[in-house]
Amino acid sequence: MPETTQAFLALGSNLGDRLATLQRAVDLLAAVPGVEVVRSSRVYETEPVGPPQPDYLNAVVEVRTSLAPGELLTACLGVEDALGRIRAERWGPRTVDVDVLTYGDRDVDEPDLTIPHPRMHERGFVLVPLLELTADPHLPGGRHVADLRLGPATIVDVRPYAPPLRVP
Ligand code: GSY
Repeated sequence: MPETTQAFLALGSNLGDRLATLQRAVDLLAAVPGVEVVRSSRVYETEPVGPPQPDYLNAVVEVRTSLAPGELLTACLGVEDALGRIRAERWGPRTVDVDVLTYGDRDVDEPDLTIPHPRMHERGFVLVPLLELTADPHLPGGRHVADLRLGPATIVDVRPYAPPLRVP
């Protein structure tokens, strides 16, 4: 069996049938050769960060993968494309977003890929579901959750919405 690495992926959707889209994203990820979806956090409804737009549904999934970081990113972009994502406004609404948050303890700094995700520790919509799955995630700059100033502002407007997404 090839060596595998634990990675965490963030899922978000704020257009169309958001919950069905997140579930479909999990199903498509699980169908990628070299990706095993291990478990999902609960699904949260969250206030948008960025310009005014509909509320998001967000979740985080844990995967084990034999893919390299760049290949995992390509798989995530493939899922976004399969679900009809159109890359328009950078901070604008989207059918689906699939981001690589962490890849083992690796730091990756490539033109199109930075791991750990550089803003993950500032976003309640990432941290709240991620901390359901791991107590001490690999954060940017070697930070630990205990180092973060997690005030009410970080977790406000992150509301439980649905149970964990089904893992095929
Ligand atoms: O970064 C992913 C897309 N996105 C989100 C999101 O997933 N959730 C919330 N609450 N706000 C967001 N703004 C952007 S852009």
